[in-house]
Amino acid sequence: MLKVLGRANSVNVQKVMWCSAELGLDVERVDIGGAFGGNDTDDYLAQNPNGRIPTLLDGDFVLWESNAIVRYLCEKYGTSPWFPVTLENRGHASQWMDWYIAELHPPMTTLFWQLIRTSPDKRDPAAVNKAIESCSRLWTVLDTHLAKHNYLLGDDLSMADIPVGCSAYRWHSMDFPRPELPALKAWWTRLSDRPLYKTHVMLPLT
Ligand SMILES: N[C@@H](CCC(=O)N[C@@H](CS)C(=O)NCC(=O)O)C(=O)O
Repeated sequence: MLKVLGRANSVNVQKVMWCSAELGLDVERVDIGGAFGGNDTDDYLAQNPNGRIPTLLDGDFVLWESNAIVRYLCEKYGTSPWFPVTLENRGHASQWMDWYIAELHPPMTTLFWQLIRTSPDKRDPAAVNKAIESCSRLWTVLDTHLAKHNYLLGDDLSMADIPVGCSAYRWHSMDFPRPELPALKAWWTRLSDRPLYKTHVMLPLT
């Protein structure tokens, strides 16, 4: 059985849990990180020297970095369309997954920490506004793409949708003025209709 080390309310753990569930994999998840701690022990650091979550254990094989884990699971256990068949589609899947981690994740993290993990009196309005501006610009890039496609690679849900899909729940659930992005909203609504997305991603924001 696969083991995932990481608390359920981490967006990076959610990518792995939602992906595994969609692939029909049997996974044991262990609460580590945040209030649970356990990610600074010698044992944990021997598996993941960053002290971050998630970490995947597949038998003796250990893997960290959530997007790498999603790619590995889809390639090893998934079939098309989760793991795209053509090199071109795989290239585009990597493009959106890397775009998320490099471009969108940093301002989304600022927004999340400011609006969810910081009390109103301690928030930094300039940081909030800057993050909203960056996120709005980036989600608009995706909205423009989704105006012509049901999912990131076209007609079918694939590994490309997993990282941005998890982040889209946060974008639509936090309380702040959002720009109207109808294609993005329609795509996110399609994800929200999936029972496994509800179970693994649509959890209380804490
Ligand atoms: N690039 C890493 C980032 C991992 C990361 O920053 N995880 C956060 C949770 S989302 C973490 O470990 N935080 C420390 C903690 O939860 O104690 C990945 O995608 O796996």
